[in-house]
Amino acid sequence: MISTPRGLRLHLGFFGRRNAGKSSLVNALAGSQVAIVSDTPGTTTDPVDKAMELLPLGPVVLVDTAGLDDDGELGSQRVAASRQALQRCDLVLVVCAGVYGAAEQDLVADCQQRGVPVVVVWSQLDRCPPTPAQRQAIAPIPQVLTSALAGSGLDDLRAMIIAQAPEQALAGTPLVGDLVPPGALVVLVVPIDLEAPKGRLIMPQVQTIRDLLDHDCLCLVVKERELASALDRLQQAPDLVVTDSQAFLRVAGDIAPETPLTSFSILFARAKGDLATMVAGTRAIDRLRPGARVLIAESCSHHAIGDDIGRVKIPRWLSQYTGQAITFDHCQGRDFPDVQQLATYDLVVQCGSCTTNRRSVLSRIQACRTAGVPITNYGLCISYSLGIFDRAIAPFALSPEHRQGFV
Ligand SMILES: Nc1nc2c(ncn2[C@@H]2O[C@H](COP(=O)(O)OP(=O)(O)OP(=O)(O)O)[C@@H](O)[C@H]2O)c(=O)[nH]1
Ligand SMILES: [Mg+2]
Repeated sequence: MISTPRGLRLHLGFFGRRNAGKSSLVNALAGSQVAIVSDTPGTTTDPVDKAMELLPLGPVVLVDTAGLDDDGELGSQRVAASRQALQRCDLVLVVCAGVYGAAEQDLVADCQQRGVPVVVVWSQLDRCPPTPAQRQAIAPIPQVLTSALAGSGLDDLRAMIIAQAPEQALAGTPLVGDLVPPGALVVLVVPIDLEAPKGRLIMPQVQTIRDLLDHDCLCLVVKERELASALDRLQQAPDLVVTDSQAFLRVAGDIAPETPLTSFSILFARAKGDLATMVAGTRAIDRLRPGARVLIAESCSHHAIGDDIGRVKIPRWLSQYTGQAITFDHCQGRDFPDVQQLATYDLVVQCGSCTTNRRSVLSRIQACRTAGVPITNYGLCISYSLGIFDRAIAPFALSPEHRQGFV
């Protein structure tokens, strides 16, 4: 897989005093020994950049730095290098092992002046937790409690990173235009059914058309009934077909087996959420047992009518595929269970989220990770239930591990 250029990655800087536990936190988030850890103060000398996928956020660079309180001739050079590393950080994590003093205050003031968001990470909680007074004293600053040694608080840290990351860093990937070369022909299959709003197309369709135009692509929009006749008139097969998930089977039958196919809501799983995590979550469908509880989460509050996709079709297809008696719950709009309630579910199926921003979807994904519940989305769930999942995710540059659902 081609990796994301560093310039497009969110840079997370770990700053603090010597021995605060910066490198230990970097290692814990990276899941590997990226940086040397020791009880000798001043172990990290030069800033260390580690590019990685921090799911569900996506590609990031973790920037580990030398202690801010380093002294002596060499020490002050290290502090200068850390200060210089600060310039490339989109979000600064101020790591404090029970101490928050002038060094931290200076750093936070510097960041605030430049508009860089800051999170105070109280580290080594098992050894030196902050007092309530210490926490109160810096109250407006977002804080998390962690112990790299015990592995605790890391989910809270991920959630905090998502909550505080600058909007621009969460912009995500293009919807569709990067999946095909400029000039490509993309066919969009758009059923006009009872749920279609009068006189217009729905948001995912409009956004996909716009993104294709932005990427200099050709775009042919048809209803599923006219698809075969439209293809007959083309001189060559389309480079990609994007369908409404509900028409997956019919469309798959009408196009050549080698024509790449996906759905609007799978495009949105990537652009608005995190495709790798949701692909892994989809594979949990095979682990649903009798009595399993599935939560269907719809981010907009459209009025359900007829064969509503979330209320009727997904429950029907999932039940048919698994052959299990499943209990379905629904939530709409901004409503979403807390982590404790989430943990009572076996699967969450999130809508394409065309009406919400990426941050809110990432927060939901993170909450599911914390609760240990797999999360998928409408298009992924439907394609899996209908037996065309592998085909539907083939157009995306997922690594073989992510394709198989190992996240
Ligand atoms: N008990 C406990 N010890 C920790 C924890 N995190 C780190 N340590 C220990 O604290 C010491 C310093 O950890 P590092 O991660 O090297 O700290 P650092 O901030 O990178 O230090 P410098 O590179 O010297 O600036 C090591 O002995 C770690 O094993 C923790 O959560 N709990
Ligand atoms: Mg270090």
